[in-house]
Amino acid sequence: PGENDPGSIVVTKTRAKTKRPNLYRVLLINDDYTPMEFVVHVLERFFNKGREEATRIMLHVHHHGVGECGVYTYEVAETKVTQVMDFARKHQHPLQCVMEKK
Ligand code: NFA
Repeated sequence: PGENDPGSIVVTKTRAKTKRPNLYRVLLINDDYTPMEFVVHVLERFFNKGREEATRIMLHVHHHGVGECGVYTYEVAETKVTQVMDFARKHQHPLQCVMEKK
């Protein structure tokens, strides 16, 4: 197909651009004061974990200092962090929740 080819027809093919979204890990940080049951409750309530998985993650954070609660797109991760921080503050626990780019 060119400028000087009067009879030609240019057919442009569009390629479906499926760009993957950036993903973010939401993490819980260990501390000495937040009750274990509270952390399990947070994981059940905000991260949709069953009791067993929630307990496993809580114990991982307790023993290793930090642990992953889930992986989400930016806005969802941000919402989880805010919900957990507000809930912890409301119950006067020092629990910290952060997000980091994968
Ligand atoms: N380390 C806390 C305790 O012994 C429990 C905890 C686990 C806190 C995970 C924060 C995150 N009560």
